[in-house]
Amino acid sequence: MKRISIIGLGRSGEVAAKLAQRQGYSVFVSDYADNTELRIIASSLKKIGIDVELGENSDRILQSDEIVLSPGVPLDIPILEKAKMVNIPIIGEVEFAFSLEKGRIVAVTGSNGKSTTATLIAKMFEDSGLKTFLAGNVGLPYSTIVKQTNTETVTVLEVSSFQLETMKNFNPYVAILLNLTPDHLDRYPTVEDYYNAKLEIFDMQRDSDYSVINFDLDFVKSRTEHIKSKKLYFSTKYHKIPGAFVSGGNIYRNNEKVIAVDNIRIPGPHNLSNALAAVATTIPFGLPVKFVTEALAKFEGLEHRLEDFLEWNNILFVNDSKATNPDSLRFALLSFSRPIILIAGGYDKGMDFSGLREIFAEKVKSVVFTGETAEKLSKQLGNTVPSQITISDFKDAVQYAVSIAESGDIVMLSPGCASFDAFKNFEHRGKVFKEYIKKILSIKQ
Ligand code: UMA
Ligand code: ADP
Repeated sequence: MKRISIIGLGRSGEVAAKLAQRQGYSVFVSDYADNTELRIIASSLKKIGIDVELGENSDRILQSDEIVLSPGVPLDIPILEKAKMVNIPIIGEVEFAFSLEKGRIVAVTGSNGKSTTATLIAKMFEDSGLKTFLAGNVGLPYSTIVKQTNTETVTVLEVSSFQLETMKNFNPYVAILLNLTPDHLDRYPTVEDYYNAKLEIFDMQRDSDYSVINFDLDFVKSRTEHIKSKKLYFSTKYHKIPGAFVSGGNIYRNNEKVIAVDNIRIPGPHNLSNALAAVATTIPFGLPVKFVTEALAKFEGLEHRLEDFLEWNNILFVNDSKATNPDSLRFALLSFSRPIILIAGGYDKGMDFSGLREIFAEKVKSVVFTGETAEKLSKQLGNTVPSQITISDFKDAVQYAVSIAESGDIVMLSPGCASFDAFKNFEHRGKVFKEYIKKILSIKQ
């Protein structure tokens, strides 16, 4: 019986373990953390015959024919160094699931916009009647759905750099690269290493596959010149490219008019770019244009991404908790013309924010720096806006932002940083933000 060791018992590890067992493997799962939540999952796995260790990633992992990694596990941990020395193959959870895929894959990567674009693409396909799955970094591990795929299905898979860096055979029918800007510098030694991980999305594609590339970013175009797949592009600036573009205030898919730009619901220049990427992706599938138009006219975006959840006394409240790097924060500021009271800061991923000085000066009326990165942000962005303050406690920071808001303002959480300094994840942070605002304003939930 083939033995498999899985590292990490988060969302990916748990379902990968069950899938591996169903495929007939002898399965061992290891997580270096140990807490009540993990113990509950571990005991449910043990009941079905899956061995689990908590509290360390021990040498027991090496008693296997293959090691499967959860995305959050970096490749340079000691046990993996040992595994490499004894030639045990190491693959990621996505690649593991991919070996069981029966249908076509649309893979979406980029530094920002992945979840929004992947969800929009899935809606276009679903509406056209294609049996579609949406999985991956968007929150549902690929291992959860892969066994349901067949030759008629399409899997829209959001893939992060963490998931791409271990890929060997992954060859999506359509691979989309939305953009490349710095992120995850707590995991990668250099930004180049991070970009190279993302570019792996194209490595195994064949000449019968397609790529969808941002024509507005020279830096991305030059790095994808060599790839094998057929190139489609999307652009907010240039016309007559093979793919999707804007002309005379309308979105086009090659020669077909799709929708007026003003009729799409997701806000901001970045979301126009995401919408165009989604439109270009429908070309290889020959999706009738009406489904593309309808999906764009209906899709309002996702929770925690520029979510304007409340207007109160002419003050707009926006939850952009998913803005976890400098560029997403930049686009949040670019998306509004009203004065912004911004709450920013969180877990430190080693990012540099000084490139935002100009946009802060232009758009931010008042900023509250909070969380682990408060001091750093204040140093890198200090004195760019009329009023700034550092309040480390998140709720106190929110309370202060609300207290200074005036009619016409926007109060926006767009942290530019991950949430792990004080929250379980970005969803948790966004929910706390929304609930606390409503409590302060005494609005019933
Ligand atoms: N662990 C070890 N040893 C290590 C490191 C971690 O045992 O050396 C353990 C941890 O204790 C933890 C487990 O591994 O219990 C965590 O695994 P994980 O971080 O991979 O968590 P999952 O719950 O499996 O979630 C992962 C993705 N997480 C990360 O990439 C960090 C989720 O993306 C994804 O939705 C999910 O798989 C399903 O595919 C989240 C994310 O933050 C949203 N992604 C990053 C981003 O979008 O910026 C890339
Ligand atoms: P991802 O899955 O890549 O994190 P999301 O769609 O969840 O992307 O959006 C994350 C954050 O990035 C949100 O704050 C959103 O407003 C912002 N964003 C979305 N698309 C883009 C883009 N194309 N460029 C820059 N920022 C973007």
